[in-house]
Amino acid sequence: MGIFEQNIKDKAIELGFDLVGITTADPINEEDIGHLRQWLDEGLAGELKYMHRYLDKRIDPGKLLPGAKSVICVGLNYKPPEEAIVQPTENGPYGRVVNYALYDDYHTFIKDRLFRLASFLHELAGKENTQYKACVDSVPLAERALARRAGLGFIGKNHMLIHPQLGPQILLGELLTTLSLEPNEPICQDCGSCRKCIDACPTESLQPDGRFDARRCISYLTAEFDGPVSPELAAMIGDRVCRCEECILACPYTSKAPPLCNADIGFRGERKWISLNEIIEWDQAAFERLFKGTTVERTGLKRLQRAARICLKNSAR
Ligand code: B12
Repeated sequence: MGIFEQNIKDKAIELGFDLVGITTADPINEEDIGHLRQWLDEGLAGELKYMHRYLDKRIDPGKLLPGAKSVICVGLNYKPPEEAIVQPTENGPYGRVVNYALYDDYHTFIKDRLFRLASFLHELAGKENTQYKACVDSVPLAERALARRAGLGFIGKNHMLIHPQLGPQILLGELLTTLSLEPNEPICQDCGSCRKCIDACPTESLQPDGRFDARRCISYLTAEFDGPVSPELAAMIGDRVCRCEECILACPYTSKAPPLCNADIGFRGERKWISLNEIIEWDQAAFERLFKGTTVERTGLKRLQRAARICLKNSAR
């Protein structure tokens, strides 16, 4: 790895990322493209209409930023310190919120730091020689496939990018650049015969043949889907009022992983367990008192209250 690339990586770590790797801006490989197309053609994306748009860009970073030569992939550990989670005290029933939603919105946090990394590239390589595009989640880009190619980890049977030490609780971001940088090698690791995530998925969204049926995923049902939820799936939601992470919590790499050490990203442990009756009574102001500036604000109060009514019904079973 050249000095230039090492300086960029050191800067990314200094900015607060836990993982950084470099790959080319070439399209993702044929297997991944085939898998993505099959997933879309089989309707497994459900109502995620945005996943069908800009497919040419999603599979080819060079179309997202014309002239791009390299992609700097970064990862942020979001495993919360157990002791920082506020356990419910009074009598419930309570709804459970997923770990990554306990922080301030990672889109803003990661993007801010990618912009600062881009300024550093400008200093190193001269403004006139570098164009870039900072990307986090809601961009037509195959983040996991690129992160794997950049050596950040392997793709698990839960479809998560898993780092051997930091586990699957990793949020991803990318800086596309017109600079030509020396790429990293992917790591060769996999899940072997383990299938704990598949067995833990409450709705069989994770299928043994490797397919991911997003239409059955509780994260989709509670945070991205506005249609009617079947009584069968509603019962399986349990107390998961804001998304689900059973496929992550069941992963052996999760228990081994250290909690995050980045103190800059806002975290509130009292966001974990929320009284379902309170959520249903909430107005926008009450909702924002706890979730303003988080990914839950993107989900919105209406969807959270719908999920709370489903969870309340489940608690009475
Ligand atoms: C759509 C989407 C969702 C959908 C669908 C999820 C899914 N698995 O497809 C829903 C709403 C359900 C969802 C849920 C979650 N999401 Co989401 N989501 C995305 C988004 C926008 C696109 C993902 C995508 O392309 N899906 C389509 C499938 C086909 O692609 P894929 O799973 O990424 O797999 C690719 C490769 O890994 C490979 N591949 C995977 N499996 C296989 C199998 C074979 C045989 C082959 C050949 C290839 C292959 O090919 C695919 C093509 O690129 C990305 C952001 C982005 N722009 O990439 C975030 C992202 C994947 N989500 C993320 C997170 C954190 C989550 C949740 C944990 C949040 C939560 N707790 O609710 C859950 C986890 C669910 C899960 N187990 O995947 C992170 C994942 C980080 C990581 N460590 O992997 C991302 C990268 C956002 C980010 N910037 O951090 N999400």
